[in-house]
Parts: sequence; structure tokens; C-alpha cells
Amino acid sequence: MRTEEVEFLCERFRFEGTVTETIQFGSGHINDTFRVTTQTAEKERHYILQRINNSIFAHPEQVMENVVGVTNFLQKKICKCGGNPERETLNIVLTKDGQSFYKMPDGNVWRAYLFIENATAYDQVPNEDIFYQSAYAFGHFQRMLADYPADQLFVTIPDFHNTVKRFSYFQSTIKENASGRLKNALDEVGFLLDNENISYILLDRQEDGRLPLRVTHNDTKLNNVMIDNDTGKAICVIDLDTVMPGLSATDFGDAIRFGASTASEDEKDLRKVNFDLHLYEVYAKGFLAGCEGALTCAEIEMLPYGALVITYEQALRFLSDYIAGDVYYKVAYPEHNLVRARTQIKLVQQMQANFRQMQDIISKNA
Ligand code: ADP
Ligand code: GN1
Ligand code: MG
Repeated sequence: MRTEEVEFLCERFRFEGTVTETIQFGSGHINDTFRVTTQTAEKERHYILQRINNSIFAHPEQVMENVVGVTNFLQKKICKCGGNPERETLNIVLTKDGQSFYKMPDGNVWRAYLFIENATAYDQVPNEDIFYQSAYAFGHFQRMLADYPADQLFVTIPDFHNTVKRFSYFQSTIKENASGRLKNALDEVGFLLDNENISYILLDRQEDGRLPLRVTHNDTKLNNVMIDNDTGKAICVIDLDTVMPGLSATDFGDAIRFGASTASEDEKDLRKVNFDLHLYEVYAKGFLAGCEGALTCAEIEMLPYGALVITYEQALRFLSDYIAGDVYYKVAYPEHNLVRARTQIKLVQQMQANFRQMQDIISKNA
């Protein structure tokens, strides 16, 4: 981003003090995120300044309406429970004319949040206590939003966790082979095609009403929760762009595919990537505790399937993007999406091999 653009944008928001530094921040795959530092007479302050990716979110203003609704709702609940609403949920910094976002003349939509200080968003599990804390936080997040009026939420990405549609898109990317890369991924493509049956597991049960829709986060990876550097507690669930009606098994599964692995999502050496049943159990305990007994028997039974389905779905998504030519996720090098797809496939294979144990762990802890 050009310096003049940053200066122009910082001028639009109600930031306290004078801006002294702006740096790119975090490792999200979707939005452009910056940390802004300002200096007031007394102290230094930080803010998050973010461009909402409008090729992925077709209606950024609807994303912001959801975020305003959800954060206001959470702030009230946090206050009632004696918590700190400035730290335990995202806080939007308004523009100088009182809006929740600023639309640039080029059509890009920007927003700002208070920066959550002295906390970390981890890309890999540093220790099991922190993983437990993140699980509790995502379970609790769902619980706190149980009475949120779901009909007021915009669907910010239609069919976000519709694995069957993700599979169809995967097939169409193979047919088109827009990047010419299909030849580099034949084994991976073969595995995903052979396992199409996985894509129906959750959707069938959602459609026939066996699984209830709840207000869910839908992007529950570990780096979407801030962990307090001093206490190791998960203090704030962030990245609220995909809060929409969804399934509890999806939120559980997405966190497992990211966190219950012995390596990062984009580890190139597959020997280092293994599904960790112990971390799976740690997360299950935290998530069930955070949900406070609200899950139905059918939902609990589907938690292991959630892990399998969402890991498979993520493999489809990464590989589709590799074959389509990196049109969705940010990549650091040309094979990045293929590398990511491979880690997910390895995890799916190990989940398949250990599925009975995954089920037993849930039964034992439910
Ligand atoms: P993306 O959709 O691209 O993942 P996120 O909203 O998750 O965007 O933000 C990217 C990263 O920026 C996060 O993983 C986290 O490290 C950091 N971040 C986002 N919001 C805050 C905040 N309010 N305070 C501190 N760090 C934040
Ligand atoms: C994206 O935005 P971020 O980096 O937290 C993606 C998730 C994927 C994840 C894979 C809106 O999450 O769905 O699971 O990458 N978010 C969106 O790491 O597509
Ligand atoms: Mg994120």
C-alpha cells in the first residue's frame, strides 16, 4: 500500500493521536491487515486497519452490518458478566463521520478495530493448554450467540460450508484446468475424487433436519482467537466475517484440521504432518465445556465427522484454487496451495484410519 493511501485512510478513522507507523500484520489468507501505531500526549496506541477482500465478500457493507450486530450483542453480554468489552470482543473504530467502514473512491472497503494488546494469534498450537482455551472460547462463542436473531444475519458467502457444492466447483476447475497445473496434482485429485462420499455426510443431515442450524463462526482456526500473553487464556474470538447460520460440527472440525496437526497448514515435509489424537481429545474437552451442554446427541455424534468433512472440504478448496490459478487464497509462492492441499489430504487419510478412536474419544467426553 502506498504511503499516501495509508495517510489518507488513517485520516478517515477516529484514531487517537498522530500516526507514527503502519505495518502489515498477521497471517490471514483473505483480508489485507495492517497495524497502525499512534502517539498521543500520554501514550502509544495501536489499531487494526483492514481492507475487506471484496472479490471474496461481494457485499462488504453487509459483512460490516453483521459485525456491528454481533459485536454490539456480545459487548452487552460481556458487560453483564462483568467482563472487559474492550478486550473480549472486537471493537469497531468508527470513521470520522460515524460509519463502521470507509469506502475508498476505488471501491475498496476499509474498517478499523481496537488492537487487542498483549495477546497472540497462533499459527500452530504452542501447547495443549492454549489449544484447550481456544476450544472453550469457540464453544462459548457459539453459546453466547445462541439467542442472537439469526434472521438478521446476512449470508456473507453463500454455501460457505456446502461441501457438495465445493466438490462440484472442484470438478469444474479440473475440467477447465485454467492454470495448466492439473498434471502436477494427479494423485491428490484422484484421492479427492475417490472420496466424494465424504462431502454428503453433514449436508444430508442438515437438510433432513437431524442437525440444527446455529449461529456459528465458520472459520475457527487457532489464529482467529487472541490468546492473552500473560495468562494463556483465550480472550477474544476475532475474524467475524463469516458468522452465519451453520453447524456446530463445522466449527469443531475446522479447528481440529488446523490445530490437531503436528505441523502447520503449509508444511512442505509431509513426514512432519500427523493427525494428533491427543490434541483432538484436548480440543473436544474444551469445546464441549464451552458449549455448556447445549449440543444435541445428534450434534455430538457428528463432531468426529465434522473434523473429517471440513478437512476434506479444505483440501478441495486449496486444490481447486491451485488448479484455478490462485484466485482465492493469498499465496507466498506458486505451489503454496498445492502444499496446503497435501497437508489436508494427509490429515484426512489419518482421520480415516483412526476414525473409531475419534468416535470413542467423543463418547467418552460427552
Ligand atoms: P483474515 O480474514 O485475513 O484472516 P483476520 O481478521 O483474521 O483476517 O486478521 C488477520 C490477523 O490480524 C489475525 O490472525 C490476527 O493476527 C490479527 N488481528 C486481527 N484483528 C486483530 C485485533 N483486533 N487485535 C490484534 N490483532 C488482530
Ligand atoms: C481463510 O481468513 P482466514 O485466513 O482466517 C478462509 C477459511 C479457511 C482458511 C484456511 C473467508 O481463513 O475458510 O478455512 O483460510 N476464510 C475465508 O486457512 O474463506
Ligand atoms: Mg483470520
